[in-house]
Amino acid sequence: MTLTANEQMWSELGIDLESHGQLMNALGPIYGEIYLSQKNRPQGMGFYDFVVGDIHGIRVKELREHAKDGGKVVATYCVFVPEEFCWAAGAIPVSLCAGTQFSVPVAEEVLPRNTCALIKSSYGFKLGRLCPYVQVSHLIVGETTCDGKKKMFELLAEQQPVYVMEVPNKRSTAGRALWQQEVRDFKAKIEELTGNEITVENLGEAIKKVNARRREFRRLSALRAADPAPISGKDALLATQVSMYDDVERQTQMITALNDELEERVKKGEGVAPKGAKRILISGSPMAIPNWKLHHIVESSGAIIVGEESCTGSRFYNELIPEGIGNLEDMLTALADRYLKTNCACFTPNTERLDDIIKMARDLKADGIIHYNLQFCHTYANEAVQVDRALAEAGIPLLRVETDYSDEDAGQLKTRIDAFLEML
Ligand code: BJ8
Repeated sequence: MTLTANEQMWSELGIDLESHGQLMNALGPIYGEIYLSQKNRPQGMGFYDFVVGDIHGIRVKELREHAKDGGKVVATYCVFVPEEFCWAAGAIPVSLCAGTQFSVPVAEEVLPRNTCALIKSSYGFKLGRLCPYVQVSHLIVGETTCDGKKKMFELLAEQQPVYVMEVPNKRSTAGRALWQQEVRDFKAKIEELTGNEITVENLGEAIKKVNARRREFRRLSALRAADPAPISGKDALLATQVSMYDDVERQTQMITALNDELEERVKKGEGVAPKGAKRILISGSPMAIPNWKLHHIVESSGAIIVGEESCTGSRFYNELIPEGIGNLEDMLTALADRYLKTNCACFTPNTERLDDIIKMARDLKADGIIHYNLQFCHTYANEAVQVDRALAEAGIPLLRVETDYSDEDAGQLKTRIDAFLEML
């Protein structure tokens, strides 16, 4: 059998070609149905169609070229991990978060079934040898944000080098001190991995690059406040998902071009859904690629998603790191403080997240909020009680959904979402 160039590359990376082929064959039709069927999409989404069309090809090739030249690839699972250190030291960070049911069954042979789909899918990608991004990485960086992930990283470490950052549970003085030290230790780890020193200059450059991408995402978020919305929630989500593993400068360029186009649309009053369509803010667990399930159901029901209060949304781009600081110690302190502002449900208390949700709902003129919870994610599920109360007080309608990556509950979800939209 003659292998294609991509298959040759995957085989060299130790990928199980047969299972991987099934995964790739499944993705194409799903993408066609969910994405390509949308009407009046911005032209700027053409780039993202191209990326998904070759999702395990061209970017992996770039990472391999980088590795062949002696560069390092650092895989991460969480927005707490400061990507700036990687860029500063000449390494490439890639986000590995996994969003497909395809890799879940293989993980369930080892992990308890009542584990969140994100953890099972991530572990299944490694166990099933399904993900070339995992294979091409020199280091996997985990964190202690939730118990399931923490234990999964111990298992992953049996197969590949893993480094775990300790995220505090509280933003107290002691919690902050711990995190400040963790960030400094991670910097040292990246320096050791790459053999390159992180300096005021290269870190300053990296901070500017990542901030530039964050600014464009903030601009994109603001554009979504228009009625009619100039872009679907599905497309905005996809742009965020891809940005988490693509080159930072290329993404800034792509999102800038997309935003310029959307700005024109807003000026002309053009949109992807009729003016007055019900506007929904999603809040909760992250949606790793190719998890487009909830967005697809909501937008197929005639509503439009105008924002994501999540780590594949506002928590990825909201906070900037101050630029122009002239000494390394102060830079590290500012950087660590920025990441500590990530309003993850792993913190207690996490009231800042409640404020964020309400602010986003008002800024984006959302008619209602859907709280999205991955099944068995206890931190978000329990925090949803407080989200419920805060939104009731603010007079913002809320629907709480708990789901996983399978399609089994799609019909039931649609019925609940239709009823919610009806009620708005
Ligand atoms: S900063 S949200 S990316 S930890 S894996 S906590 S869904 S049970 S992903 Fe997250 Fe970082 Fe927080 Fe954001 Fe729950 Fe699943 Fe755990 Fe999860």
